Amino acid sequence: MPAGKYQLLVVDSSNANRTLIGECLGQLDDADVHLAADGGEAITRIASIRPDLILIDMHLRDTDGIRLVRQIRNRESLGSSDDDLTLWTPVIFLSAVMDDEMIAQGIIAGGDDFLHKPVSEVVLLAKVRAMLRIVGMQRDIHAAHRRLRQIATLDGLTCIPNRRYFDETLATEWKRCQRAGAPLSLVLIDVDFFKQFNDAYGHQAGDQCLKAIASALTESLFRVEDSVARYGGEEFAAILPGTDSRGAQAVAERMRASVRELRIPHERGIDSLASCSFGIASLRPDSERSAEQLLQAADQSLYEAKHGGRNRSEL
Ligand code: GH3
Ligand code: MG
Ligand code: MG
Ligand code: MG
Repeated sequence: MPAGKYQLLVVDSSNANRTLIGECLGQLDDADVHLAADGGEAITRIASIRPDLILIDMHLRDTDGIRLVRQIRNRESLGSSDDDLTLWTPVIFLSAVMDDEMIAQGIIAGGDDFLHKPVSEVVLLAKVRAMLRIVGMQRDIHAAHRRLRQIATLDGLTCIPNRRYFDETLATEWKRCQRAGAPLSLVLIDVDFFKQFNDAYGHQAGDQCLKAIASALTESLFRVEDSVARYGGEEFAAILPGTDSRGAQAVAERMRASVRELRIPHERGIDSLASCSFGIASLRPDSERSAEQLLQAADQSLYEAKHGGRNRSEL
């Protein structure tokens, strides 16, 4: 969500009221005002403008305010996931007649406040400002949450995704590919003779080498759904959803070449340059097998790449 102006939506079936309220809210210079004439139009506008605050007249020509707010809250809960905080959108009801029972029902259904019609401009503006104060805090919390999530899934040294991200993504992609009947490939990557690199050039140079390799591996991936993470130490792992073994071999080969193209001097390395070995595994996820088996297969391939001479990929 862009952290620009607040988006306000006024839902009222009376032209005159809609215009009146819209003009009043137009005085707020940090807000854009949108108008909807009924519940159907409101639902469409909500999807496109993602309002920060909604004002709803109780008596709409195609529905009533309580039903509409239930519909809105229902959709909000459908959009939520563990990854993302659903933004709570405050709803203020407008009504000429108002009794305790209606107020209670409106709040229980998911509304936040009531405004008596005819609407007093000062009260309307005061209530909208109060709600927007909370919306502003909500935006800050949301941004902090996203930032924390990012930190929690990034490797501190190389700034690429970390092991936590890898584990979560592998589990998610396993299920996704199983549902889609699509192949899933995994590439395990291990830096060759890295202990000797550290011994020869020092641990700090070793860190710089890992950073450069992480960038080269990342830049070798072209599809948005592909990812490479630091698996641990001098090991990396790439997840390639929807990619079969041939595709994965091509990607591994591209990654291998890109590490070599860094031309990092390594006196004990192959042709005196740093390199990596790549272990590939591919399968179509099903209920008989697990992501653990895919990892084991990739690990076995990596072992073969090491024993086959390093600076190579094996399937
Ligand atoms: P091989 O070709 O068989 O993989 O040999 P290797 O020397 O790379 O393998 P080994 O597992 O013996 O050594 C891995 C080395 O990676 C040892 C460890 O100190 C180093 N290493 C792991 N993480 C880091 C790191 O974050 N920074 C640095 N500089 N070195 C690291
Ligand atoms: Mg290793
Ligand atoms: Mg090793
Ligand atoms: Mg190694």
